[in-house]
Amino acid sequence: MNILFYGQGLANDGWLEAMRTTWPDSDIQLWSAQLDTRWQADYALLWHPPVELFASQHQLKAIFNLGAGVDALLRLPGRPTEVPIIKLRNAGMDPWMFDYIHYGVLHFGRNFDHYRRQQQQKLWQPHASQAPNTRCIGVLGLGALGQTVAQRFRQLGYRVQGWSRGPKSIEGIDTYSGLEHLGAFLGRCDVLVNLLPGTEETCNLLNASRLAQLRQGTVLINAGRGTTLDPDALNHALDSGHLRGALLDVFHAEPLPSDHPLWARSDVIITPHIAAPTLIDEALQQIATDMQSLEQGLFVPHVDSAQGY
Ligand code: OXD
Repeated sequence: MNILFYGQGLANDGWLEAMRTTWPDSDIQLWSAQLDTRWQADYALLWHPPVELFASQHQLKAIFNLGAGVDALLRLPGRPTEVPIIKLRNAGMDPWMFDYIHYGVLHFGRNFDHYRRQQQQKLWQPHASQAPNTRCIGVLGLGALGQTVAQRFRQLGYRVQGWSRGPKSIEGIDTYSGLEHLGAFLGRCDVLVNLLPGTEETCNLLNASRLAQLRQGTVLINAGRGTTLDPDALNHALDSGHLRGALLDVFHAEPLPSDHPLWARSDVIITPHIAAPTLIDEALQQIATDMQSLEQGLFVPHVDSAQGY
């Protein structure tokens, strides 16, 4: 079997070595423009591939996306639309995503934002902390990661609610679905955790009017896709004091342009898209199982390109 790898920003050597261990009998190649065009892959493992890659590969049975979000791959011109795309379904990312979001929940819930500012003024002034059961965490997007995150917060005693495009039922969690119920969902959150995928429908879903539906003092954590949030609307909602603060991992343009006002805000924490890294061993474990199922003609869940996830 021939397997192609390309991972923008990923550690090629580590991936190739682990792939050769996972598939010792396969021919594994790193894509480059110099790769002999007579060499055709059965499967491709890709993260942010260049447009030229697909021009030379004509026998792909499936593409494995080395991340949970498929927006970049779906946008790529020249992608063979008949080849199924399989994305990572958690693959060990969920504890990392949970830790990232939990950090933000604790940062604001235990008033570290206030204490950071007070430290600059050498001010010793305690603030009342909020107990988990008095805070409502709202998870926007109930895919594999969203569901796990919601359940982990529930286990810690938080009140948790979730919103998704279509109806979902998750034990112990109040769920809302459809745009017609988004306002009701937003109005009950103390912390809004956005894990929505980047699709045409979710583009700037969190705009000025939706942010205005949040309660005064809500905290926003965005670890899904940057395109789902209007950054200027967020800046304005923070300026007006309507929102208390934000933890942001993803942006419309990455890196966030250096002149963007969000960089300078003490009520915003910015991280460079690191919330849930792709883990080589766990990812290859999922992919190897999926590949085996495909070879046996069994069903493997794949991306619905019309929905965008
Ligand atoms: C992903 C990401 O999609 O890290 O997995 O952005």
